[in-house]
Parts: sequence; C-alpha cells; structure tokens
Amino acid sequence: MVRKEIIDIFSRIGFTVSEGPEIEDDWHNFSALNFPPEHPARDMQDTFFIQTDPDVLLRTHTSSVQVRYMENNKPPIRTISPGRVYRNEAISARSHCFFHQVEGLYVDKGVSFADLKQTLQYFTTEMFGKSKIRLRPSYFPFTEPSAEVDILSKEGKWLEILGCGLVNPIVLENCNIDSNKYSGLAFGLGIERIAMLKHGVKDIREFYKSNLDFLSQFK
Ligand code: 2NM
Repeated sequence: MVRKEIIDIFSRIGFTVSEGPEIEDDWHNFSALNFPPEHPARDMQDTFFIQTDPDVLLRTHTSSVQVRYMENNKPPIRTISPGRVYRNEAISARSHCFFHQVEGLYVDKGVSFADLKQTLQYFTTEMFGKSKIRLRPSYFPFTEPSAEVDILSKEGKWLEILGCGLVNPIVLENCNIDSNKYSGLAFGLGIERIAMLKHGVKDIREFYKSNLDFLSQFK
C-alpha cells in the first residue's frame, strides 16, 4: 500500500518506475557509485556475497538500478526505483536483513539543491499532510552535498525519513553523462520506515510474519 502511494506521488510530477536485478555486481552496487575499495559497506559483515565470487552480491540499495538506468538512457532522466535490498546486519525491531527502498533520480541541465528541497517538500506534504521538514548535512559517496531529511512529528520530535543529495559528478561521469552539461538530484527512502511512521507500527518484523491479526487492519 505504501509503495503504491509513493509511486503515485512521484508519478504525478513526471517520474517513471525503473527496476533491476536483486543480484548485482560490484560495479553497479559500489564502484560506479563512488564507494572506495575500503568502504565498510563492502565488508563481508555488511553485504551478502557469494563465497566463490566477490563480484556476485545481493544489492544493498536500489541505486544500482539507477546506475543501470543512466548507462542506458540519456538525460533528461526522471525515475524512481522501488525494490528489495539486503544488508547483513542483526535483526531487531528497527532493522532486518532485507527491506524495501524507493530511490529517486532526476538528471537534467540546471538541476539544483532548490529542486531537491522542493521535490522532497512536495513528497512529504502528499504523504503526511502539510508538514515541516529540515535538511541536515550528511555524507554519502554518491552525492555531494548530501543531507538527511527529518520531519517534525505532532509530538514536536524530528524524525529521520530519508537521505538525499546532488548526484556526485564522479557518478555521472561513471555512467557516461557529461557532468559539465548535466546535474542531478537523488534521494533514497525505506518503505517500511515510512509505513511504520504513517501507521504507528513499532516493529519492522511485523511486515514479514504473515500474521493475519496484524495484516487485516490494513485491508
Ligand atoms: C540515498 C541518499 C542519497 C541515490 C544516489 C543515486 C545515484 F544513482 F544517482 F547515484 N541514487 N540514489 C541516493 C542519494 C540514495 O539513499 C539514502
């Protein structure tokens, strides 16, 4: 339900839906996205690799889909990539070994940080109603500058809802897009995280248990 709602919201401002493989190679999941060789996400502890071939892994984000999209399409590009992603971390109320993301990408001449902020304000307003957001400086290898977006809850608490930034020119060049001519904005969110905030779900594991008592409240 929440995935569909997110797709509907971005469809209304011209984003298409793109999909790609859950089993990825190093280039599309890490190298093209400017992850240095020693980045901790590349560790066996953090990512699921195939033991016999380190170039076969389960994608850790759907940015890999956007690398594929940029390799195969010329700007203007406006696409979102929903899908399952995998992280090798301990299962708890707040994290799971897989979850679902939507990542967004907009590449054209003159795409700016103002476009990023306005796109995200549009999204949060459509998703949560009129709402105050703030952008906090952050770091991702694939964006520069990068930010985390918080939304102000009814209780007056800032809650982190997504990460974003302007696409690092290195990433554009890796995907054969001229970074002197084009710029881009990108963002990534966890669908479960949005669903938990919207519906007051306290434990991410509820989504994977097929418990009818839990599921039937959403029909
Ligand atoms: C995030 C945060 C910031 C992102 C970057 C790209 C690409 F492919 F253009 F480089 N796709 N998605 C991105 C940027 C994802 O997730 C928290």
